[in-house]
Amino acid sequence: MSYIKKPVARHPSMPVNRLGLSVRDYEGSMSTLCAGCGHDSVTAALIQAFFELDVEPHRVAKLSGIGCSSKTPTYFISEAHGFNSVHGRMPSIATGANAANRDLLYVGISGDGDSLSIGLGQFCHAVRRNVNMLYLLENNGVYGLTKGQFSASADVGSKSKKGEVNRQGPIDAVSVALTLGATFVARSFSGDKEQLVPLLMAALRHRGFAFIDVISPCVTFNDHVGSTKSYAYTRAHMHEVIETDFVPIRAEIKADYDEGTVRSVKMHDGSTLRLRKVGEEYDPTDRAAVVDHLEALVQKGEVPTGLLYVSESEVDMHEFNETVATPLVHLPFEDLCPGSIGLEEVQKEWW
Ligand SMILES: Cc1ncc(C[n+]2csc(CCOP(=O)(O)OP(=O)(O)O)c2C)c(N)n1
Ligand code: SF4
Ligand SMILES: [Mg+2]
Repeated sequence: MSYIKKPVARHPSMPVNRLGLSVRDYEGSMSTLCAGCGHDSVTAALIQAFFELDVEPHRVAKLSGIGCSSKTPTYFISEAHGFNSVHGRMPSIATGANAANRDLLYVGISGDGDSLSIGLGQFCHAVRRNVNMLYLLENNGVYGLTKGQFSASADVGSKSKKGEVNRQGPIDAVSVALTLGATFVARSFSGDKEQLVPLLMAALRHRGFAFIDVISPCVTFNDHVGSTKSYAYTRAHMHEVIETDFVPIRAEIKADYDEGTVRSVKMHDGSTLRLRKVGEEYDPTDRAAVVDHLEALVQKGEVPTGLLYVSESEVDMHEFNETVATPLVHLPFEDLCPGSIGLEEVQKEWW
């Protein structure tokens, strides 16, 4: 993949986090995406989230498939591990890497084409296995990289740049994730950093599969009048069902909300999610109610955003499969490798 190295320019008075790192240390190469592409705003939000969480860059593993969206990992945390895989195949790479080493923080970045067309089966199984990762879908309703064909998330009636009208019903990634039992489901907008950053922080701290569908407009092929994934349409139809504030384990909870309207959810690592209802009855821990509520909003032509569903109580892939806690790379190879005789014996069991 082509990339341009970013010159290091760090003002001495730049704020630093607990590790003594500034946001600059969480940046990657210079973006080669179109100016104004939503995906670059998602990159900026990711950089902010990692910086605020004091994450050590070498503890992050960035994974992606193919598409403009799948180039995102190149543009943040140069010092992290990374694997730019094949179109639609990021989930199996993420699952395998996670099985081999549970000590890294896995971030999978995908597009609506990558996840909902060629990679739909892979996406479904990563949800179902509750792979411990942040799965970010940069959703623009088109195949940006291959010049703007409708994708499987394009809405009925949405118009292409050339005026063609999409007639096929969309696959709603949020509904799919909820139906398959995802334990953290959110939707946000690349143009709303205030909402996106705390969601990313919470998702990175969630134990299990954390899915965020981010509407991320393609300025080159899908940002015109008639498109339902444009900046203007998304701003006009965004409907925040719940405001989310992520409070890391060490920070104190500031009481800046009216009590009674706020609900706290404790996360596995001891961090807290502060959820504030926005003018309606909404319980993000009741899966069936969430599905009904979202469907009603979608029927009204609205785009529900925020932390839509969360469950901190379900087992993740490691617990379910009773995997070994130590990363495989740290296990003593000589003691554990069965050798060719051992392997033959195992194989005989399956003959
Ligand atoms: C096996 C295979 N089939 C098709 C392609 C062509 N292709 C590359 S990216 C892409 C779609 C990308 O769309 P999306 O995932 O939505 O990403 P975006 O560019 O919109 O961010 C397609 C069809 C490919 N690279 N590999
Ligand atoms: S073609 Fe669209 S999705 Fe790709 S970089 Fe340009 S604006 Fe972004
Ligand atoms: Mg796309």
